[in-house]
Amino acid sequence: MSNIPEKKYRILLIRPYFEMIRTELGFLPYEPLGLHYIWAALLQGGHKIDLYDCLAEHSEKTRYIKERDVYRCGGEDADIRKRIMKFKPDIVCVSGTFFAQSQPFFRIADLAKQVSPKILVVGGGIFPSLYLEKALIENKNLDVIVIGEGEGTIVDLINNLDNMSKVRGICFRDADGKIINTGERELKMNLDELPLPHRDFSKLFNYAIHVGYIWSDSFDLKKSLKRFVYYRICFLPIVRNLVAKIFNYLHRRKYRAILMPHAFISTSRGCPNRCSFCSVHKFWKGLYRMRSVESVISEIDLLVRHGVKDIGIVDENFTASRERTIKICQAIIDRGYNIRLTSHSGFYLPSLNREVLEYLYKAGLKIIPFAIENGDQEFLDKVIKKRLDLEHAKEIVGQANEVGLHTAGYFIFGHPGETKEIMLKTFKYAFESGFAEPRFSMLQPFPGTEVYQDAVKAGIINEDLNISRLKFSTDTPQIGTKDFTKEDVKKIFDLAYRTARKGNYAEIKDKVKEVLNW
Ligand code: B12
Ligand code: SF4
Repeated sequence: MSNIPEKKYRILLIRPYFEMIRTELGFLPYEPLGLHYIWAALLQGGHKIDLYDCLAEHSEKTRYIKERDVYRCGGEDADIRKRIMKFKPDIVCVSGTFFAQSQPFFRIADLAKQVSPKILVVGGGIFPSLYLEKALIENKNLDVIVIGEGEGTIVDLINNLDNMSKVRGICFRDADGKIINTGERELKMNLDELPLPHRDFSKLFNYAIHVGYIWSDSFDLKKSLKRFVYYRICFLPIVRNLVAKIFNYLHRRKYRAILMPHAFISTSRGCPNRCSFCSVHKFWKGLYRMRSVESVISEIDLLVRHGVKDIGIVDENFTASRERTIKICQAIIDRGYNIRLTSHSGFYLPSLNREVLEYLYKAGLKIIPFAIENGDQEFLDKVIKKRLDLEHAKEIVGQANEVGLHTAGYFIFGHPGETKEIMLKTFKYAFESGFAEPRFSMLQPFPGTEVYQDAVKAGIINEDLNISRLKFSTDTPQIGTKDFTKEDVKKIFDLAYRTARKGNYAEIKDKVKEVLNW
């Protein structure tokens, strides 16, 4: 029997706009890789498909929303409605990567139904997959949620729209308004069998992330004009290659800059760890799957052929296999690609040694992120459940510095069970272990994580009220316990942040407690 469905649909994939606080704006915009995978999976069905990236296609639009103290970045409601009306989709597929972006995700569902109540709105991605029934209750315009890995399920769903209860791995509202969860779907074990993400290479320049640096401080008229000129003129097809060449040349030694054009790659899915605050292991069902070296390199070849100069690795743990990491790096070096590599997640420490670090550096990695989280070994082992040895981490950080990598260390304050003493240990570890750049955050209990469930059970957070700001930002301490208040978390976070920026740890190291008044 053929896999090709008889009925062909018009399917519009939508990446929502973003709502962010000012300091986060420099992040944007990135390639919507999840939707590029979904697009590739749907192509075989012969449907008419388009992708509307409401963030990147309106890069010049940013507006402050006073009531919520956030910036709305990307298309306005009118732009979105217009685009939906123009394409006339039967199905709108919206991606929800972050809980903190839940409001834009829901808004797309509302706008699609405003255009036509007949449009079927399907949501997918980490946020709805972990929020599940609650998402369908919170937003009546969302019809179906594809849970977890999307490729197999979306194809199955589109082929069985008149009998959704038969499709494993979805949550939907039936004709009587009842919410049905069809249960777990098995994951594809061989990732090499997935089609490569479908990218419109002509749009790669949309993901010119470095512009965030301009964007993030561009709210007066003069700067708005600069932004407009930048996006509208510099990104014209005839000039943008030249702009990219100049930009890349000027930034060739700046490890922080992301070169143009930029694309994402996912070389593995899942993570061997089980950290209490993380959504990822639940999302990928605790499995860790890697693509083969050949498959990864074939995608890198393709990206480089299309002019990509910077590749962002989105794996949770790119380096979990030492052998595979070395082979991938070796292939990049042998081909003389001269690209830059970046990673958004910490690298798996047990697999790192000097040899691997040298390969990573030579292959184009300039910043190496280490997600350490906490400076107390017992707390890490027993509460956070991150398998990581703090002494070994120090050694690796030292080696990475010697190799020439810029070492970034990620730390979190405010985990339930933590005490002020433990927070101070984290502070000390972060500044005394050789990281070129310690980075801090305040714990955000995302729904679907162990820490969220425990905190709700313990009555520390209330699902409906206390974490409402988390729905659009991650800048606020969310948890206070008998051992510390939310203000304590904010205080130590602010001090750590300021100290890292000023680089004045030596001056304050003996007075931290005093400065905090603890
Ligand atoms: C790259 C990345 C970023 C990038 C941006 C990514 C982007 N696309 O815009 C940047 C650097 C901006 C970023 C920022 C943040 N990030 Co981040 N990020 C990631 C990362 C590493 C990769 C995302 C990705 O591309 N994955 C690869 C693709 C292939 O997977 P996918 O998108 O999930 O898609 C698959 C399925 O979900 C599904 N699918 C997806 N969309 C759709 C749509 C439909 C219709 C269907 C059917 C299916 C479907 O199918 C796809 C293929 O199977 C993830 C971790 C991870 N590996 O996923 C964290 C992650 C998403 N980030 C996370 C967080 C917390 C953040 C921040 C909030 C951090 C912070 N404190 O500021 C900020 C967001 C800021 C804000 N206030 O909103 C958390 C999200 C937790 C949560 N529940 O919300 C994650 C899961 C990391 C973690 N360990 O917990 N992030
Ligand atoms: S190591 Fe990173 S991706 Fe893995 S469970 Fe921990 S926080 Fe999540």
